[in-house]
Amino acid sequence: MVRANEEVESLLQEYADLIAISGGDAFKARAYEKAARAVGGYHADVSKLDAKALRDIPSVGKSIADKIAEYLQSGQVATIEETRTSIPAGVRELITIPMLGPKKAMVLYEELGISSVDQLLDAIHAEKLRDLKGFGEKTEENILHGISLMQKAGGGRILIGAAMDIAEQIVSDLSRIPGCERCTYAGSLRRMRETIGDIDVLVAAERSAPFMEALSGLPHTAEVIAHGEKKTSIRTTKGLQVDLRVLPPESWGAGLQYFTGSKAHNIRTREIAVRHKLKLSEYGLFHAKSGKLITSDTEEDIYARLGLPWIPPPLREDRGEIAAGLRGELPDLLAENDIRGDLHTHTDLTDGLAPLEDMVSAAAGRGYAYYAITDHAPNLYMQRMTEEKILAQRERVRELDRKHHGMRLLHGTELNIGPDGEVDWPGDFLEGFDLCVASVHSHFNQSRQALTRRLVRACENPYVAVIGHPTTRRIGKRPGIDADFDAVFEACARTGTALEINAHPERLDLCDEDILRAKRYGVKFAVNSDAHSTTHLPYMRYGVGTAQRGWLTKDDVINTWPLTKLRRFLRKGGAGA
Ligand code: DGT
Ligand code: CA
Ligand code: CA
Ligand code: ZN
Repeated sequence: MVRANEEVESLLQEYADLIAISGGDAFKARAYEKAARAVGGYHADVSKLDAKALRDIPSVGKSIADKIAEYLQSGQVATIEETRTSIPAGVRELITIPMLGPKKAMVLYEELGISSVDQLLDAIHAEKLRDLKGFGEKTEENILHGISLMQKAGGGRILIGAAMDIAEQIVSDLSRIPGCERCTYAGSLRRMRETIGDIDVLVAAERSAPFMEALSGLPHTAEVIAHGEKKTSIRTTKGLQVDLRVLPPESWGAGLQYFTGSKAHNIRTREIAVRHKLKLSEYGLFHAKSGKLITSDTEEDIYARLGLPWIPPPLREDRGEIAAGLRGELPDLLAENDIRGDLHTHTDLTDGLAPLEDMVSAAAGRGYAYYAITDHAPNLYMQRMTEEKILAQRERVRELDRKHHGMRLLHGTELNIGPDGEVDWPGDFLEGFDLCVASVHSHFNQSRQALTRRLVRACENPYVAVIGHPTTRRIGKRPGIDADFDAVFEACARTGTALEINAHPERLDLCDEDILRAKRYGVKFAVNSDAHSTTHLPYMRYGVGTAQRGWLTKDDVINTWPLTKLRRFLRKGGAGA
């Protein structure tokens, strides 16, 4: 049972908020916030770490490490307890609104009793703020703007799927230009982050001009922001910025390492260089004193000279990958070609767009060894699913089984988890399926306790093998449900229920940090496309990228397993299917 990381994370975050609200040092508040995130995303259980190991956590210095140790030993931290008693808890949500400082938040609470964003919106619309000292129409406008920014969640960033499409097009166009020795995308896209601020493209070539000109003239390009010899930036017709850098071929490795980032990871690698009396830059690894070049042409070589194995880009987030690399304990990451099949897909029998036959042949075209069809059960609108319809589908599935290069078909369903955790077919009917995925599709605003109970009950259902899109978030559109996911992860581990990593670029659910947390409980995962059309099957890559960011290996992911082993897992140790 590993709740320690999450407990410490929320404690440190709370302290950061308390410091901000009480008008404390902003720098100090930020330091606690960074430490909170670092602990939450850290791969090891903090309660098992000694004082020295605690300080190895990124962004955790001595003073924070001492507080964590105090908390782990006594269950509380004296300084934080003192600060807490001085400020009401409900005010905390308000200060997360951009443009609303801690002081104003305190006034809103004290004068109008406002302690949530919704209450604040109501008060603004009822024009209650105007009578307050220091507030006016302008303040109202600013606050509304701040709330809309906050609700956009990630303002200005675009989903990885959209960015990838453009980046691959640009890379393929530039690769065809004579003189191009190498070309790839770097930055957050290479690290497979779920949203992308801008696309960074790198070219290795002796002459940069032809590439800079080509980029400015591409069909996607709406506006040239900056045009230079080393770097050109454009804005695409969809408003996305693309930075192109042309590197001398001999400094390819150094440039690729530098522009892949993350910034936090690069700071770490440069620190290591300094410790070795070296200097690392986008041009290469040099002797600090003499300035003599040591190596620059491959990333592998640069990492090797720093005493590190090559670190896969999805791990380069300063979440402990450097320490793990130095110890030779980097995970052997899941790869896309480890995936033997997709366990959550739809057809036009419910809300999918393509008929069963098309989905199956597209899946076979991807080289899968097995493939599950999991159309919705009766509670989800659409074609009013019935037992007759799904049984008729099962017949067709059995006929298609092994017809494509021996690919095995699993007949499943995606159940709806109702408000009380019940699902929409009885056990004796579920027994006939090879696989049941169960997901939440409505009633997102139940209490935390009810939502938790609901998901835990679904895990406890002997026929439910996978929880689909566990938080139900839609990136930039809808936040995840507020359940106690540690309790859910624990239930998954206890009952042998896998958690889905839904690969749809708008979902990516679970996200990387939740995966890291769930893995500590010993949970297994299923990376699924949730395809509603043949063109969605390739979304698998984004799910795999997210799994990699969560440090997952092949063993952690049930749809990399051979079919016999997978079937055993799907039966949850029972006699069933
Ligand atoms: P994004 O574009 O916001 O999704 O995230 P990134 O990581 O692609 O960031 P970006 O485009 O600003 O820069 C690309 C990489 O270049 C970044 O991951 C690390 C490197 N880089 C950029 N600026 C700096 C810097 O000031 N210091 C260091 N160490 N690295 C930088
Ligand atoms: Ca970028
Ligand atoms: Ca950039
Ligand atoms: Zn689905």
